[in-house]
Amino acid sequence: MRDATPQTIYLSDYKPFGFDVTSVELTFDLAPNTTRVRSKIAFVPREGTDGTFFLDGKGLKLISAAIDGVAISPDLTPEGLTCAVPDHPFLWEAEVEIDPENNTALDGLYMSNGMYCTQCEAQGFRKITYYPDRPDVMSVFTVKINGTHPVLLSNGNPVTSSQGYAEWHDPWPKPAYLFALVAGDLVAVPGAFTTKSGRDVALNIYVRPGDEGKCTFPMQAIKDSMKWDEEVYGREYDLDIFNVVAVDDFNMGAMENKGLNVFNSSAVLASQATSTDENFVRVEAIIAHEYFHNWTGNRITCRDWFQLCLKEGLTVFRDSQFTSDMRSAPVKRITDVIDLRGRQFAEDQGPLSHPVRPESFQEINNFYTATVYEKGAEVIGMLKCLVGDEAYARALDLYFDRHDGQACTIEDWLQVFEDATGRDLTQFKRWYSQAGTPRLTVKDAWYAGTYILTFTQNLKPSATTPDPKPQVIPIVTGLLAPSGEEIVPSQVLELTEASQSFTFEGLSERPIPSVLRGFSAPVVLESELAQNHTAFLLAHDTDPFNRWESGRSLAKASLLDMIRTGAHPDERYLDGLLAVISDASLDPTYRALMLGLPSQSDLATALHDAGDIPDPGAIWAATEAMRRAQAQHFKGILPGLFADHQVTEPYVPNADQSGRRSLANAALSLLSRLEGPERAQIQFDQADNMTQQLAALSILLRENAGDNALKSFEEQWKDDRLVMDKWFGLQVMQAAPERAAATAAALTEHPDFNWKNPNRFRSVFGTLAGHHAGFHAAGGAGYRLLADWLLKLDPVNPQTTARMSVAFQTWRRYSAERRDIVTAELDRMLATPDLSRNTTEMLTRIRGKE
Ligand code: B3K
Ligand code: ZN
Repeated sequence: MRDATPQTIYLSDYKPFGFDVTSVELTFDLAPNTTRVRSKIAFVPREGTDGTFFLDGKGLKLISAAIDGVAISPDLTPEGLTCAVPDHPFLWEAEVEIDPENNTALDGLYMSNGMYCTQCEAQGFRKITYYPDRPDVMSVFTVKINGTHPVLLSNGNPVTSSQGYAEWHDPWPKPAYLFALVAGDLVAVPGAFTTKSGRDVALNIYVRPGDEGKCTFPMQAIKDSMKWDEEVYGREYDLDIFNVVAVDDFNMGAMENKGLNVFNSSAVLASQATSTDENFVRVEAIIAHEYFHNWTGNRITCRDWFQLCLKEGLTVFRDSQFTSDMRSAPVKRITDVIDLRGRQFAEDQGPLSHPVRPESFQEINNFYTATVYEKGAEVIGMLKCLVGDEAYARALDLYFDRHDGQACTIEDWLQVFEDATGRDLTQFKRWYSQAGTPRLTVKDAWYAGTYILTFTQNLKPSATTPDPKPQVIPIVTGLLAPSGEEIVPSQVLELTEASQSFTFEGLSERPIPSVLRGFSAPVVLESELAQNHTAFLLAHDTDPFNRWESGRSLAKASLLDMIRTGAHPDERYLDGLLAVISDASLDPTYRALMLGLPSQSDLATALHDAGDIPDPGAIWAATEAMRRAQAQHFKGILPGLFADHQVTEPYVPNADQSGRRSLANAALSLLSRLEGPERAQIQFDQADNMTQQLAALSILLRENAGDNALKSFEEQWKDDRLVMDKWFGLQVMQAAPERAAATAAALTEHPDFNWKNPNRFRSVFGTLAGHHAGFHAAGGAGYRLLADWLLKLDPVNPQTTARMSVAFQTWRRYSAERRDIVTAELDRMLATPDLSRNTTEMLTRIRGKE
């Protein structure tokens, strides 16, 4: 139901809750439509409370309530209840009834394929019982579950269990958003870990019968994460048991509930036959992320939801460190930057731009964004770069010592760094409060042995940041001699002014600078340096990130020329790239990344930035032309690249083998543009793993030779829902732009298109939204189709609808014809009665004012 007046919540209005909660006991009598939840909650009034309290509650049927054993009748509203309370410690008891089976929003207690499961972050607990559902209220929970399923789980350690009953106790005080309950016909795949202080921890991954074979890899990932957090951050696990559950219907990747992590099955199940190498990397990273939350999120949580980046930015930063250690650090950095540019920069450039720590919201679930997560992690990376590794480690130790068991703010976090390092972080804090991506320009000068680099920063004013001030930008820089030798190794230049120069003395010849190495700050770099520097750095830079970045810059410049003027692909870029990809001393994954092109959406952003109106069809055509030019230019080495990187030993999803497969597949893709689909068909027929099977199928579809393969793939995998998600998605992804919307529409007619399942919905519509030329194809079929389906999904699942409406965020960039269609669609959606609060807020922000 649409809220009559959606309320805006402000950070500046924060007030602590008037009561401590010293214990919580919950008893669940599970039934699909009539689950009863009894709560016993011990409250202690704090100084100055006024004799009433408000408890959050949504969609609950109140059966009874009592204070200290005396029945009461609280005042009920759709948002919760208010009642008079004593001025001394008291026991609140309530019984409510809820309907998990009809909870299609997948928020609170719901059912997925006959199992019960919960999602409480951010505000799902209030759909389970009346409670102060805010992260700064932390308490110790005991949970009793009566249910018919063989597996009955909750947070913490098991106390007792018997047929139809289980009791759990979590000794660590936690906010309600970390509560979890699971009940189902599940099987446990067990494991074990001994912590460095000797605590034996039982590990379990709970899955539906039949999925046991997909747990070996995730189990190892849990153990690797536990060990890594001990070794790198000194953090040990703190319960006797760590449970992970795979659920098919889930709004996001996974959830870090204390001791009972719940995962979208796509983010935990993995096997050679059904998962690509990329899937394995993602599973490993998400398992690590959720596990790392145990300290950064659970033991130390957020005071309020404005502080979300305190746990998310830090935990993303930690999981990226983990992946860098487990695999290749340069590859991880490059893939993170590709993702950052694709999602966070796009967000920052449009109507949804907000600071890493927002100052107001209507629906907090709309703020689990790339800015909070990924830019939040970048901000921590910059802090580490500025203070150095050793000081970072000291600050983190102090953070855990000082704030364990607390609900904290960004101020607490920065204070720890100030105390540990003596550094004033007042200016640095602007990274948390100012929205937008700073532009950094660089130029150089040379006078008799002195080299000067001058940087200028510029942040566009925006609605949330009308008067931006200079930020502290760490610019990691090295200097190379024209011979290619590094003459000044990487050092951190700290830009604090709007414009500032840095001088290097005593050089015998004019150097070539390599700036922003490792992408040391999330900025857009606009270089006024000589163009031929880029080709030089592609050949010589010692910083692997910047070497890749140079290739990317040349590709981008060339593509923009091709789009604007119909120019031919830049031979300098193709020659430089040929040298890199032929260099057998380089990591194959890195070489495969080198072959990548800027995304079509990034090209549209660049055109828009330069004042042009991007034409998605022209961007698509230029990208295709560049691919053909690569194929032609590398013709001589492609068969060798393909043949030499075949993996003949048994499949392992490690960095070495996946690197070879990724380079071989990149070569196959280019080769097929020259030779046709035969080799791809052979690979498809012979593949014993999903990485090769899917890459081959994708080439066959692109070459319009995939009909039979598509049928046999469906026949082979029709019973595997995760693989079928790929089957749905790939057809949209590989459709020609003018066919993309029609392909998506046709797939919605398929009997397996279960649109209420978020993974399946995303596989069709997330892919359509990501098909730049297809979604934005002239005529607006993509816009209309997505709008229709978002309207259909909204009453069922507002969170996923709101999330997917982000597809429209870039609409203002495009032609007047497209803008007219999108505004009509946005207005149509906004005029729909009973649109959810989530979707209303997103569409209103995206629509903006004229
Ligand atoms: N903390 C959860 C995300 C919750 C999203 C709520 N809409 C997963 C994670 O970041 O680890
Ligand atoms: Zn997280």
